[in-house]
Amino acid sequence: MPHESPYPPVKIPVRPYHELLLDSIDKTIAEGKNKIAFISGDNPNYTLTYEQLRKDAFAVAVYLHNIGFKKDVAAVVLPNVWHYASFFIGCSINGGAVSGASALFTDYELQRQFVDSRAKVVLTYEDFLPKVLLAVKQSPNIQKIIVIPKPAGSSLPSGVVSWNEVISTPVTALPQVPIDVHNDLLVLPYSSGTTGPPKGVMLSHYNFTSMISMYLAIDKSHNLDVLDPNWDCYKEKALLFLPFYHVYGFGLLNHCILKGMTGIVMSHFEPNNFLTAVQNYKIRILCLVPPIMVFLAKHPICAKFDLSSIQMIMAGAAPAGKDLIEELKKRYPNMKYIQQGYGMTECSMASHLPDLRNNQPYGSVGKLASNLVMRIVEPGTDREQPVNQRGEICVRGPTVMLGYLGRPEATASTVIDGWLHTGDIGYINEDGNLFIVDRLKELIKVKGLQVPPAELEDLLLSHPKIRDCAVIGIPDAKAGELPKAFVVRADNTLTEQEVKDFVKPKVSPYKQLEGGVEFIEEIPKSAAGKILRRFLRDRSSAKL
Ligand code: 4UU
Repeated sequence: MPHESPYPPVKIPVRPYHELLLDSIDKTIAEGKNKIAFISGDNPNYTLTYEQLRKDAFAVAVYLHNIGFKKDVAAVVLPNVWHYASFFIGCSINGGAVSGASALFTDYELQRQFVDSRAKVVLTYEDFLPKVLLAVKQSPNIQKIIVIPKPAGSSLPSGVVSWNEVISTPVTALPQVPIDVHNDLLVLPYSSGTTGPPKGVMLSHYNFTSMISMYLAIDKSHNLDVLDPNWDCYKEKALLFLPFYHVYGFGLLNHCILKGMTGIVMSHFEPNNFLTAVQNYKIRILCLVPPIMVFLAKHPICAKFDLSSIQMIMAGAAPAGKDLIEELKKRYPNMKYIQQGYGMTECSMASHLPDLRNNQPYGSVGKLASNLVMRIVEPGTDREQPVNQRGEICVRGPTVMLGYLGRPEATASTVIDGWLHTGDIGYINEDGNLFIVDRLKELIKVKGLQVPPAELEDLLLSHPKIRDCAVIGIPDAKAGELPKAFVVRADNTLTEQEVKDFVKPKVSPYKQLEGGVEFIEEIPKSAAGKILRRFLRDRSSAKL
């Protein structure tokens, strides 16, 4: 029998998601205190009120409508900046979806996402305009690039418009677009899933509304109120440094707006700015990824700041070990809860969340979230595993994606009869707490970010001196994992450095082959030609 969520079921509004956000923004504005929505983490004098957020969102909506943007895709190539929020709402009003890309992406990576997503518009930052322009050359669907802010003293190339011009669009009436909440896309994040290259994950309005409704309900009944029964989110500040292009950071941005909080937007994780913000804003809850836990546990710079306000850490996106949690508890006695959630882009963000009312054991990633059902099956079979026995985690429910854009086969092998096959191996105990123990899929996670081996393998195979290759993740104390390449040479003069130098300009810094390059006679493969990654992983760990 599938496992049901132990959390109370949640009623999911059947409405376009942006309406929920706008209702909440209206409510915050109606409080009449000119509430600040965002403060720049890099410069605290730089702020945006909720009223400005709404005004910008409406102007973006009208601008996009005027240029013929309909139920289309808009790519966003930005570090964390608050413009993300108004742009996203503006797109959604038109029935369009935002597809976020990392600001670290190279033109090679960007072009692949622009083409695959068939994006019509790109929003970017002036520093990235050169690489975006390069990528756009090969992306026939892109009609307009919006750039924040306008590059000083320079005129803009044709097809490029400044953010200031966009938000100056007069708004007399908003576009009236009927939204099919079950089928229209709200966001199109990229994920490699269990195998292959990054793919567009089609998340509908209803998917994301379900996710957010469940997140808010569990927060209220089982998490935040345990920390402080007089909890008033309205007075709290949220640190927004996890990337908005990833479901985790995007979810936190939405949570912040829906709760009428003030978000401290950090363009990226920078230790000094981060620690200063925790100290100055007396942050009580930190949502982060395990490498930042390692930083907090080990880095000497942390001792220079007063971090005693932190009462709770919520980690996700990669495993956080027991030793690390204990180290943190020792260093920060005020931290009452150090917890993990678990999730996946393909189920809109989190499928498991901690239950603080019932003492979450160390190492567990929480309990199945509301409205979801789960099965743990023996890999490759349909046989359900009993409690305490490991198997592949499969989840079903309203947060599971519609599918991968333009890839029916990948969709069919990932979502089977409504069950999302996560490619993760885990088990649950008698109390319904989930423990992740292994990863069946090939995905590598560096600092919580996805590194799809297939993408690197594809690139390596384009090198004339490489006959075959395979990329795996090897454990790393700081980053979690690092990509390592096994290479079969077509020419024995090829060196490790040459391989690394070849990859370097083509992919983002976190995807570099920092786990090393090992030359091998042959890549071990199954009879069906599938790379036997487990064999390579064992070979690699035996060498350490
Ligand atoms: C071991 O990483 C994510 C989503 C993370 C998330 C977000 C909000 C977790 C909790 C939360 O509250 O998505 P993806 O698609 O980038 O990566 C998904 C994969 C999983 O399949 C699993 O392999 O990332 C890994 N993963 C974890 N592994 C995610 N969370 C964990 C975890 N422990 N806690």
